[in-house]
Amino acid sequence: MLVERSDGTRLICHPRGKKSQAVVGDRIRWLPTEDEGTIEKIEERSNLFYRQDEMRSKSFAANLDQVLILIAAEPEFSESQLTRALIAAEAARITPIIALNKSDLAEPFGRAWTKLAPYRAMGYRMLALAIKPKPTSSTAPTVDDVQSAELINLLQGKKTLVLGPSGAGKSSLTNLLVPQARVLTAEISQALNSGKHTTTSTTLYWVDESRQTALIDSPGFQEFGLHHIEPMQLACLMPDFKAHAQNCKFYNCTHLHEPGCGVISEVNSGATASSISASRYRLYSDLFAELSQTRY
Ligand SMILES: Nc1nc2c(ncn2[C@@H]2O[C@H](COP(=O)(O)OP(=O)(O)OP(=O)(O)O)[C@@H](O)[C@H]2O)c(=O)[nH]1
Ligand SMILES: [Mg+2]
Ligand SMILES: [Zn+2]
Repeated sequence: MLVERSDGTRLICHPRGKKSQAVVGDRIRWLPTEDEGTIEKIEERSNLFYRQDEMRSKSFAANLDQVLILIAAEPEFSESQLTRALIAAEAARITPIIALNKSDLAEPFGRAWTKLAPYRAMGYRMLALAIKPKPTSSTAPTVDDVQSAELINLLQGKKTLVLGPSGAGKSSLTNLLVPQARVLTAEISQALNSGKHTTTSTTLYWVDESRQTALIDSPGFQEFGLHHIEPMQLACLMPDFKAHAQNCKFYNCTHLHEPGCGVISEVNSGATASSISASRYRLYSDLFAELSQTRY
């Protein structure tokens, strides 16, 4: 893996043992070998953002200030993946920001924006973006310019992991903000309406010369396991649930079937901003069941 020296130059370093424990964003101690280096020690992390699939753990990055969850009008985003990424961020105590890209694709964008209503209502920072509008689209809404300025503001001075499904525009964003990065991007496959996993490794790019603002581009994910989370922890990591769980009659309420449950009584209880959407409740009960299976 590439290690950056304090002067900004990067060199290849190998882990001491067989397998590398270091992840992007780690601060490490290293020793020079002939023309490369050896990682001696990983400094203590302020946080680690990772997912835990059934069989393996996948670390994205460490020592982050925030996670930008980038989804797009196309390919259509999975609410389950979004919810999982948000839960993982909450569990790691890393602030998530949601950005919906490709606002130039008016119709699917409108649909996706509506689908995101519950996430705006629960207080997540959310931006509409047109990172790379097609030159043919002459009617890019002016709000996009406002929001890309807002995004640049939010990124200022922070280390941000850009996370999201393949084809959402993560590398396009990196290229926009770090032109010299020249990350490969690709058209999404029309047949599958899905990305092609153009980016295959996680890389940190400095946005500014003083190396204060960093963007970490990552490969698109399809699966997002949360096996590191106890089912009883879930409601606390979902802001719309957390708000109502305090009204439950039983302190150990699972919010699945108990009488006097403050969560169940809010599901679809009308269109108030604070109610819990039916889809969020379904995602919660599915996740609860999944995390209650035999643990590995
Ligand atoms: N219409 C439209 N297309 C965009 C926009 N932003 C990016 N794209 C296109 O979306 C496609 C995918 O972009 P990438 O940046 O490669 O996506 P990625 O998220 O890095 O994908 P992976 O590396 O596979 O995870 C490219 O063809 C981009 O040109 C946008 O705002 N509008
Ligand atoms: Mg990419
Ligand atoms: Zn309850």
